[in-house]
Parts: sequence; structure tokens; C-alpha cells
Amino acid sequence: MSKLAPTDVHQRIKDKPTDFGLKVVMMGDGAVGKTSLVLRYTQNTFSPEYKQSLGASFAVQDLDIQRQHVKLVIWDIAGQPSFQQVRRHYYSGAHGALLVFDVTKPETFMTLHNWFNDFRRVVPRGEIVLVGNKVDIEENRIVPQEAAHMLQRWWNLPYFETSAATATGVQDAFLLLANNALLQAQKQTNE
Ligand SMILES: Nc1nc2c(ncn2[C@@H]2O[C@H](COP(=O)(O)OP(=O)(O)O)[C@@H](O)[C@H]2O)c(=O)[nH]1
Ligand SMILES: [Mg+2]
Repeated sequence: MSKLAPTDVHQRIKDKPTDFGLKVVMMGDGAVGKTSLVLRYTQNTFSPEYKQSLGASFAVQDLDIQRQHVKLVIWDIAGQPSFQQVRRHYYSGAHGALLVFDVTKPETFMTLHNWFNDFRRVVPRGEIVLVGNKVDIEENRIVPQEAAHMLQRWWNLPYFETSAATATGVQDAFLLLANNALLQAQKQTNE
């Protein structure tokens, strides 16, 4: 039998029960930086190599927000269009989504409405935060801020400019998503 190390005991005493489990999903075309944003947020790391996601994986982040102990479960789903049916399945039960495009690739901006509609069809009241990623490569930027702001007003969503490479905006985007998702989850519990 293995003995508990003192640090484990401390960890267990410190561990508080979870008040809320929140599910959020990453959305957006392949290679916009979804996996990189999750890794930056949960592990504070970044890798410039491209590894295509297959299927889905998830990361967990413990947060204390609004005096609640929250377990944020972030689903990172593959962006391949052939997985559309699979995506619908992953959306169900989600409290929110991070909708990501790449500011250097206008085609990833043009497809946002598909992601938005797909998600809202399954989760009509899900919270969405819009994210323009890769702002660190400003010289390659093609999608201007004004275009994102237009969409933001149209859909009434929060918008953040981020870089998984430099960490710009990443914490802010996930924190606001978690906050809004928690409010939504609390509303549902009280109904
Ligand atoms: N310069 C830069 N490259 C990024 C950024 N985010 C992701 N990448 C790169 O873009 C590629 C695709 O990223 P990935 O996270 O796999 O995209 P996903 O398919 O949406 O999950 C990888 O080579 C990443 O290193 C960023 O903020 N800035
Ligand atoms: Mg990925």
C-alpha cells in the first residue's frame, strides 16, 4: 500500500467541493489556434509545431469566481467539416463556447456564422465569446478590427484579440467566458 505524502494530505484538505461544473467548447476552423489557446490558458505553454487534432480532447481548469468553486471543462473539438455530426453531439450540455478565427486568414472569419448557427441550434442560450487569434503576427493581419467589431455588435458577443504565442488576451477571454457561463448555469438551476 502506498503512503500518502504530506503534500497530498494538504492538497486533500485544501480541495473544496465543486459548486459548479461548466462545460465550454472550442469552435472555429482548423489551424486557427484552438488547441494552442487551451494549452496557453491551462498550462501556459505554446508550441509552434502544427499537430492536427483528431476527434476531441478536454482540459480542466479549477476557478474561484463569484465566490463559487468552479470546474471549467474545456472541450477541444476537431475542426474537420466531415465531423459535423460529431460536433453537434459535443455541443449538447455546453454552457458556452469560445468562437475562434485567425486574423491572418479571412476564410476563417467568413465561416464564423456556420459555427455560430450550429452551436446556437443545439444550445440556444449558450454563452459565446468571439476571439480573433494570432494578433502577434501583425504584419500578416488581413481581418481588420472593424470587421470583428461589426460581427460583435451584430451578434451581441464579447470580442477579444488574442495570441496563444504571446498570451495576449487569453486569460481575459477564458475568464469572461467562464463568468458568463456560470451566470447562465446559475439561471438554469434557479428555474
Ligand atoms: N503566431 C502564432 N501562431 C499560432 C497562434 N496560435 C496558434 N498558432 C499556430 O497555428 C497552428 C495551428 O494551431 P492549433 O492550436 O493546432 O490550431 P487548431 O487546429 O485550431 O487547434 C500551430 O502551428 C500553432 O503553433 C498564435 O497566437 N500566434
Ligand atoms: Mg486543435
